[in-house]
Amino acid sequence: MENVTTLGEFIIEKQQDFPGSTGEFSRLLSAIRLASKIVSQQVNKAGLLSHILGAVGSQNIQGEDQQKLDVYANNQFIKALRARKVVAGIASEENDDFIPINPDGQYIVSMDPLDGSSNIDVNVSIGTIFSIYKRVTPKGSPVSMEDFLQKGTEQLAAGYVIYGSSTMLVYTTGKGVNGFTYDPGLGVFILSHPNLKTPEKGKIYSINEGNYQKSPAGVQKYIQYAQQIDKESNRPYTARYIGSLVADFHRNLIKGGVYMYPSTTSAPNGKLRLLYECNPIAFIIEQAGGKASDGENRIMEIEPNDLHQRVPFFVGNSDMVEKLEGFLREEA
Ligand code: AHM
Ligand code: MG
Repeated sequence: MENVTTLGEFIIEKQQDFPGSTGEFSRLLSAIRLASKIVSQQVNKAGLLSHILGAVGSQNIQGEDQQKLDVYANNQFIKALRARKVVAGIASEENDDFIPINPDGQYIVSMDPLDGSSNIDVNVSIGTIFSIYKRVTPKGSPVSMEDFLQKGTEQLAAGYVIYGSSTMLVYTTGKGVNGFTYDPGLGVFILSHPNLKTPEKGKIYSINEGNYQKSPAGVQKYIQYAQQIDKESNRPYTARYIGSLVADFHRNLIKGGVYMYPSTTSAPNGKLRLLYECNPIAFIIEQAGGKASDGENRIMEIEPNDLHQRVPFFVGNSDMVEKLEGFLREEA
């Protein structure tokens, strides 16, 4: 294969952009790459696992306990990150508290190891989301809550893995967004989407419309706007909603659109989590030329106060997010 760049090569190439770099950050990204491959392989066998090799909670033919896939993914990512020794601590959707790793490590990872897990049993795309920070407490001491409660603007890197019709890893270190497609035969991620930018104009809106009556008036108004016929602005938009943030976001990033998870009367802060769902996705969309907002504020500027904090989330093409913010302001 000519002119093919693997993720491994890309990481090393980019390390040279940081003179004096110790390679620790590259080791951290390599850990994520490794865990993604392991999880991808297991995700591809998900149907077999539950129906043929034994249901969750039972033992498989090797006598090993079957784990739920989200628990499995969590364990794999923690194991890979722990092995590289550069990580000081991890926060995960799967764990109530943060996990201290190596007091001498300088990096903090927040992650949702398997998002959209209600889609596993029905063979629909799911994903992993991650966000990387530098710790704020001194190296050599155990991590504390303040290391995790940093604003999104402090992220060093963020990304996601989509386990879809193919597996892709998409990430940013603040210098644009790059996407890598996994070749399971070769066992490598290959740079397939260099310098990803979201199209200037979007035409997709993605929201759980079953929550219409429970959504703020501004969001209802935006949905009506999206459905109006207006040739000039390319409306009506197309509605697409998978119920798997990574997949919904990834499609909109490539094709252009807006994803919405507003506050609802039953979930006043929305559903999605600031630290390991919204902030990493926000970093990526901004790097790809779009915008992420809670309806009023830039997502990455929200001061976090809890590991599992939820926020309303609107992300996509800048003009679509701004239009929506306008409706929310008018109807407030
Ligand atoms: P999870 O972290 O429990 O998997 O939930 C997050 C998921 C997102 O992937 C998705 O966008 C959203 O929940 C869908 O929620 P709903 O079913 O309410 O539309
Ligand atoms: Mg999740």
